[in-house]
Amino acid sequence: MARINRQVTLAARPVGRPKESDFALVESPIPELEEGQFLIRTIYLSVDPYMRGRMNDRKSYAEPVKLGEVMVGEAVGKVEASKHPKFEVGDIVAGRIGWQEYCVTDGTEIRKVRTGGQPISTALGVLGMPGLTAYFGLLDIANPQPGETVVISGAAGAVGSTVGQIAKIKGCRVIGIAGSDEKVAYLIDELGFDAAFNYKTTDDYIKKLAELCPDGIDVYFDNVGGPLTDAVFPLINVNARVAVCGQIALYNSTELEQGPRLLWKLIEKQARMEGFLVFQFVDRFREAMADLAKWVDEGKIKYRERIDDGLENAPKIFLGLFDGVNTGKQLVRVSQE
Ligand code: NAP
Ligand code: FER
Repeated sequence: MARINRQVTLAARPVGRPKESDFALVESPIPELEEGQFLIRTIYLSVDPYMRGRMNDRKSYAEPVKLGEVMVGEAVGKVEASKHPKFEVGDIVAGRIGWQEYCVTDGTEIRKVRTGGQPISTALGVLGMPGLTAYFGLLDIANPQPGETVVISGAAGAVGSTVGQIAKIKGCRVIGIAGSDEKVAYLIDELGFDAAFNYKTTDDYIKKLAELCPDGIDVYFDNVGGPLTDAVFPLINVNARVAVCGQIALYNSTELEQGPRLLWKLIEKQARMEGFLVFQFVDRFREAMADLAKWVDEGKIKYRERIDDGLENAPKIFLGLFDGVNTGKQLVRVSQE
């Protein structure tokens, strides 16, 4: 008898903040392997802010998830059976496995995991897509120079926490913005940020940023958008760089929000604002990964992971990203290593 797979599918297109009922937990038999295929058992599933965009019926850099389809996502898993010449039983692999316990694949978009001495979960975090996003977004888009002031929103998350530490490696003064006092303490005490503040208990963002950035802001790494980003523009310096990485504060908006329209600041300060997608740097992932792995091994980049259990809980765990439940990379443990 065929073994049963459990999958989380998109049940309805969300309006505003997704609800758990926008997802469905379904069961289906695992298909028999054909020649050239192998079977992966999911161990860790990554939940990421970009998945909110894939729930919309709007094509962007990728196709939307169709109603009734398994939710997209990267995961780490173990090869349990193989009729593929290049993947063996026992191999640890990562890639577009989706929100499911098992995946039958021909290996498209699946790679072998090589995290050296680090846990395999890091292939989804500091040594995966979020780490690469931090690396290229900071070093290529923002190009920070020693002594410059770098401000990071979403600073205690997977991308932001890595950005801040790379900026420290590059000799910058680093200011983080995050959503709790614990996160602020983590940034300063454990990750070596020069200062940070809790935006949820701060009324006047401009005043707070001015206090923490007496020399102005040279680089702003934007993970969140919205009112925090509005507060950065009045403080940017001549030749400032704004790297637009994410806008999570807006992902659940149902209408276009009206900001304070401060783009004239870019003229006054001859500043540059540039959006980017990590995938535009795919040709250089190997080089970046070597640097990231070295920095992690040397203890120059520290990381945290929040691991919650159960595929059936994946929707709730995903929604936690919008409440700031996670410090560092948020993962779902689908099965034991
Ligand atoms: P993450 O930061 O680990 O998790 C999301 C965090 O966002 C939460 O922990 C929460 O922390 C914060 N947040 C949620 N709603 C917020 C709001 N309304 N205002 C301010 N902060 C809010 O996620 P990540 O994977 O590292 O991604 C960070 C950002 O980078 C996201 O915007 C994502 O879309 C973007 N990204 C872009 C690319 C790219 O290629 N451009 C690649 C990866 C990620 P608090 O407690 O601080 O609120
Ligand atoms: C992300 C946010 C947005 C992300 C990709 C996008 C890979 C792309 C959006 C688009 O093309 O519309 O976190 O991560």
